[in-house]
Amino acid sequence: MTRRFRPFVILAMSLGCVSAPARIEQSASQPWRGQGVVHLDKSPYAKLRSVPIRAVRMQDGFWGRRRKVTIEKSIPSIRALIEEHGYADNFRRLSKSKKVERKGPVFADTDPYKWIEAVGVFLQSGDQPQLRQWAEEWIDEIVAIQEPGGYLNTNFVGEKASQRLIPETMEWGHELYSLGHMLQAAIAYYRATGNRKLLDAGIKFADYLARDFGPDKKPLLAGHPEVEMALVELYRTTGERRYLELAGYLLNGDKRLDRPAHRIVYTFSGTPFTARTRLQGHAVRAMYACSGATDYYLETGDRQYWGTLERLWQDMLNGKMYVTGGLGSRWDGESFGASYELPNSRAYAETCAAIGSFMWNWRMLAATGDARFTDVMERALYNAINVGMSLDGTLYCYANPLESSGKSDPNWHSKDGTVRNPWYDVLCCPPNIQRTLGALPGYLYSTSKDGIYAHFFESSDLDWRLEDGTGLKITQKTGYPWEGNVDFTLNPERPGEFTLYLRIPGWAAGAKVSANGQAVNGAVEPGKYLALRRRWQAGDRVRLELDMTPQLVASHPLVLENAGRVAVQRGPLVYCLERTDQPGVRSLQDVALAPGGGPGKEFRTEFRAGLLGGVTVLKHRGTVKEGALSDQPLYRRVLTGGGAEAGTRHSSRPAELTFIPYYAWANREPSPMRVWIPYDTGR
Ligand code: FUB
Ligand code: ZN
Repeated sequence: MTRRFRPFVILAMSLGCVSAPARIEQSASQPWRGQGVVHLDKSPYAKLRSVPIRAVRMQDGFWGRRRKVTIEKSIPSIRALIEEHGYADNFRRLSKSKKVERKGPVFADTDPYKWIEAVGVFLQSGDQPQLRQWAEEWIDEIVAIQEPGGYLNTNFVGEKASQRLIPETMEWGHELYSLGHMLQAAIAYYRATGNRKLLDAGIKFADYLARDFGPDKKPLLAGHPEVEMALVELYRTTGERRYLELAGYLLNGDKRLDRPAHRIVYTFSGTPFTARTRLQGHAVRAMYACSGATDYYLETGDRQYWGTLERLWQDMLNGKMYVTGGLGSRWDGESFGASYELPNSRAYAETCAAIGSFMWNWRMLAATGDARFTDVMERALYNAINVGMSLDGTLYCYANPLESSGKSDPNWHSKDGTVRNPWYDVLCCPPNIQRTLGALPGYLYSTSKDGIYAHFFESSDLDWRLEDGTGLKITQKTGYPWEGNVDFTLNPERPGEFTLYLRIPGWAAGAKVSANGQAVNGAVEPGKYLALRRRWQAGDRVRLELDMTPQLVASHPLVLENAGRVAVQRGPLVYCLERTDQPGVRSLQDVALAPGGGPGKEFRTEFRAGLLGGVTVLKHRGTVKEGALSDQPLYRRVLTGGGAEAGTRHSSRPAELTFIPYYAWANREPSPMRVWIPYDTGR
């Protein structure tokens, strides 16, 4: 905690809803002001260091607007619903300020925690008195029920107290998962305000665990990984090694707990993390475990961990990730399927799993500076995460299919099968989206020993410093993801040599870079950071030009549902067809893309300011074969040697198809949707 902080001042974001922006000042006596989303300043195996959220001010760009909706609509409405459903009352019940039944699942405490974390990250961009007041009311009510020994949970109380932290309960009780979210909320809130109230309560609980549990003490099991990354962050925040050790103990599993194999698979905990060879079981658990394990690696450099992380990452990338970045294809157990098991309409792809991937890949990126991790983050962020919240910030998806009739069968998330809902009794996803979008400014840049990394493209102002202490401001101006030009202006405090590592996205073949108007020749490789090393001075300009020609994407032949189909991607955005945009088309099942004259000729792009909050749509002249599928019998004889069969030939007609970004679907009347579209070669 002794690093040298340069005083700096930024204007906090004006988020419109509650108050005027406040000035934020940083001083050496307030080290929390310099801490990033994950605080890597002293992590020996981190190649990259985080930049604080408050050091980046987002303007009115794509994510700036999503953040505005989040803070103005989503955060207040979810708070009201948490109140309405009695999850905040669970704390009041124990402090006896309200006489009510306990409500919600065993892990209902995590909903106020995650909401407080979301407020905490937003407050790092500027004060919001109303949000601060709400958060502090809840914080007071939470800490009021902490027991003298440190335990804090609204479920395992009274006659259920005897079930606390015993092996049987830890399988399903989510006590450590809840603590993990409490710690993350506490740390975010502390980093926003310096207020340690929740943090001290979290420390007290963690200290109780560190004292009474572990090797040679009572056994502990995560059950739902989450606390591991929180404990490592607590170690980074306090410097107390016992939290890192506790995380390591949990990641390693305790042999004394004899558990059935299927539970070890499902919970992704309780056996050595380094014994894992593939992603299986509950997808959110797996992603949180991988995030915690990467945090552990960043502090310890344990190569066995790294070997496992790399192997699991390859397993994800090569067979288990949707084109949207979504993860966890099975509803059953909310789990990963086998490799290439990526059904579209039956996709589970829980929003939280994509967020887990985002968090994990951020940590892998910090360890390596390798752009393949940023590519996965970008894919998940723009698509599988972004789709999780409606454009107006009041409705959420829990599962994120890539094909839909516009309604799903009634299920345990949605009794009438509505795609987006304002509330889920299992509320994990909505506040998870809030905290992710709130923290986004902290993901735009990282520093390294020799310079600065630019990861994501968004109109914004950075006001931070290089690792040698030299102040650095960078302005980004861009219409990304609708437009492909990104203009950077660098303003170092004094002229000096350092490297600007500029990310060239993996999808961006043919990207061009120029510095002060001079083309940068060579080494502009997609899926890599372009290292621009030179003596930079105030006013230096860098322009990145990304080719935004829509691309057709095919999947591995073993993804059987996608055989003969393609997905459409433009920049980082995956597109889809919603029937509502295809007048005259009876069923999306009848529609196919028709090959055009090559890239750049198959689609016409059109920015429509009035549609879906302003989107670029893609127009394509495809084909429709009316009834081609509905007229077919389930089985039919195949005649060899040529000759047509009755009922199997349908004439097709041309049709203009309009694609919208996948994240924006289900924001109008219920309508069928499809990402993977047959590609009609005419043969
Ligand atoms: O178990 C807590 C959360 O609820 C999980 O992470 C989600 O998958 C949902 O089941
Ligand atoms: Zn969730």
